[in-house]
Parts: sequence; C-alpha cells; structure tokens
Amino acid sequence: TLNKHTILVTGGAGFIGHHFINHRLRETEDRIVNLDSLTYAGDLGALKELEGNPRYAFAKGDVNDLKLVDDLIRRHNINLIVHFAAESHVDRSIASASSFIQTNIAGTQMLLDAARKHGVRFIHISTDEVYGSLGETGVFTEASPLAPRSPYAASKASSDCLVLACYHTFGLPVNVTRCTNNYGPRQFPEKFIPKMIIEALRGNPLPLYGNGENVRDWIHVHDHCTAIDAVIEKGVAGEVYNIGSSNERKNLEVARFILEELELDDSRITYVDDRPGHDYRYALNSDKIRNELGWAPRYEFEAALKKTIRWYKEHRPWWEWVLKRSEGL
Ligand code: NAD
Ligand code: TDX
Repeated sequence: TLNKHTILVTGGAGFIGHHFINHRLRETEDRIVNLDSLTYAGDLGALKELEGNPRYAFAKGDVNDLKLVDDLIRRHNINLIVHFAAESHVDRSIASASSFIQTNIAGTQMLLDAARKHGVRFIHISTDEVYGSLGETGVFTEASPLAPRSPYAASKASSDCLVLACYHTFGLPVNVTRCTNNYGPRQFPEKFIPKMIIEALRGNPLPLYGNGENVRDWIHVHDHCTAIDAVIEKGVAGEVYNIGSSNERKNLEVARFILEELELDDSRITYVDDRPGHDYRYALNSDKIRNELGWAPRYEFEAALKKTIRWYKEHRPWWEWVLKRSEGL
C-alpha cells in the first residue's frame, strides 16, 4: 500500500492529471487539491464523480497566482506538489509561444517559490522532448544533454532546469520525471492518437505530417501514473527519472492500425505539410526507474490501443463537445 499524502495537483483537469487524481484517490488515502485554470485542455467532466468526496477539492486558478497557491498550501496543509499544469501541444507553441513561456516557465518558478516558502516537496512532470530528436538508433538516458527543438520543448527544458536549480541552490526536495508520449481515454483530440481516431470516425482523411515515418515511443497513461507513484514513494531528492515502456512506432504504423481496427482502408491516409522542426524520433531508456524504484509498465500497446479506440467510438458526445467548446475559447 502507498503512503498517505496531501497533494496539490496542478493541471488536474487535463488528460494525464485527471487520470492521476482518480488513480490516487482510488489506490491511496491521499487528500488532493486540484488547481487548474481550465484552459481549452481542461475538462472537469472526468472528475464529476469526485464532487462531495471529502478527500478532494478543486480550485479554479492559475499557477501564476502566488496568493492563491500560498493560501491553498497553507489551508490544506499540502506536503507534496505534483505539477502537471502546462501548455502541452507542440503545434500550438509553433503558432504562438507566449502562453508556453508564461505557464510552463514563469508558472513553474512561481510554484517553486511557494514550495520553498512552505518546505513542500515538488515533483515536476516533464517530457522526453527536452532531449531533442534522435536518428534511427540510440536512446536517451537521464544523462543525455537537453537539446529541445520546439518552443514547447524549450519551455519544458527551461522548467526542468529551474526545478533542479531549486534543489541545488536551496535544497528543496524535488524530482523531475520525463515521460514518453501518452495515450488513453479522454486525451484532448489535438494529439496524434485521438486525432487520428476521431478523423477516422468522422469519415475524414487522416493527416500525417511529412512522410509519416517519424517515430514516437508510446505509454499508456495509467502506466505513467504508476511510475509517478513510484517516484512519490521512493524517489531520491534531486533525481530525474525517465518513464517509458519501449513501444516505438512510426506514425504511419499507428494510423494504419487505427484504420484496420475501425475496418477502414489505408486510402484514408493523407500526407500534409510537415511540422516545422519536426523531431524525427524519441526513445527513452528507463532502466533507472525500473531498477532503482522497482516500477514496470503493465499495458501492452496494441491491446490497450484497441481499447482506447473503442473508448473514442463509444464517447462521441464527449469529443464533439470538447472540440466545440475549444473553438469558442
Ligand atoms: P493537457 O494539455 O491535457 O492538460 C493541461 C492542464 O493544465 C489543463 O487542464 C489546463 O487547463 C491546465 N493549465 C494550463 N495552463 C494552466 C495555468 N496557467 N494554470 C493552471 N492550470 C493550467 O496536458 P497533458 O497531456 O495532461 O500533460 C500534462 C503534463 O504532462 C504536462 O506538463 C506535459 O508537458 C507533460 N507530459 C505530457 C505528455 C503527453 O504525451 N501528453 C508526455 C510527457 C509529459
Ligand atoms: O495531425 C497530426 N499529424 C501527425 O502526423 C498530429 C497532431 C501529429 N502528427 C505527428 C507529429 C508527431 O510525430 O504525430 C506525432 C505525435 O504528435 P503529437 O501528438 O503532437 O505529440 P508530440 O509532438 O510527440 O508531443 C507529445 O509528446 C510529448 C505531447 O503532445 C507532449 O505534451 C509531450 O510532452
């Protein structure tokens, strides 16, 4: 059994954050305060069942609101911050980077200042993208240099450095986790897997950037959550942990799998303009968290992707609604 914590989760209305909150409330006796500003990516629908749960509270607000964060930490006796809140979509960062700087960089520093003031442990949820792009071979370890190539990745790399600086300079107990591409139910349909499923279900072409040969390393969102559990329980202060489950696939392979599962043919695939600076390949070595913290992923990619496809098929009103709402924002 997992130890009991009082956690301030930021970005808990987002894709990974809401899975994490539901998971922790199910598996532990934690109390959780969810701070989220409800951007286009925030959806409280998945947390509806928690209304009235005495171990859960929601606060609508920005991570840059020092007064609010300070007040939440004090009022709820927070002993751990798990920081998910971010602008998370690469294409949006290419269109305009300023909200990425404001939330991902300034917002993280603001939370660190509050954590320091109250001596609160800090777990920063980051990404494999901070390491940049790989060629055909090789994998990133925690010792790989940071070489971000998109405004999003650069903003995450900056925040990772600020978090680690807080450990070295002030001794704040921090961890940084760097996870590969997540998939699962209720992911905002701008991300590759839900976007491909939804375009297929709508009868539209599936837009692959470039030649579709780019490689991503996929992990089920629940495996990401259990990896964060392991860091909460056994993470050593100041350490970075890569999180991956070694499922490298070309985008084209994933798109074909989705079409096959929906009994549609490959002619739906269309090649569109490439993403500027499109990272070719991500792959992580996660021996450190496996060997030192005893974590292992449980989900088999193809089986779990099939279930995910079914979820989107059965939840059309959800994705129609989130897409419509985001247009209005
Ligand atoms: P998401 O975009 O689905 O959710 C982000 C959440 O943060 C939303 O609920 C949004 O309302 C909230 N938010 C945004 N700006 C805020 C602000 N200024 N103040 C308070 N709340 C704010 O993101 P996600 O895919 O769940 O990713 C969560 C975290 O995990 C991010 O830090 C991301 O960088 C990291 N990550 C994501 C992946 C992935 O594949 N999705 C992989 C590795 C790491
Ligand atoms: O329409 C598309 N067509 C396409 O070919 C989209 C949206 C994407 N792609 C490609 C680009 C990438 O090679 O699919 C791959 C995955 O794209 P995204 O879902 O945008 O993810 P990625 O850029 O890899 O970043 C993701 O993983 C790391 C998350 O969005 C980040 O938040 C996380 O940090």
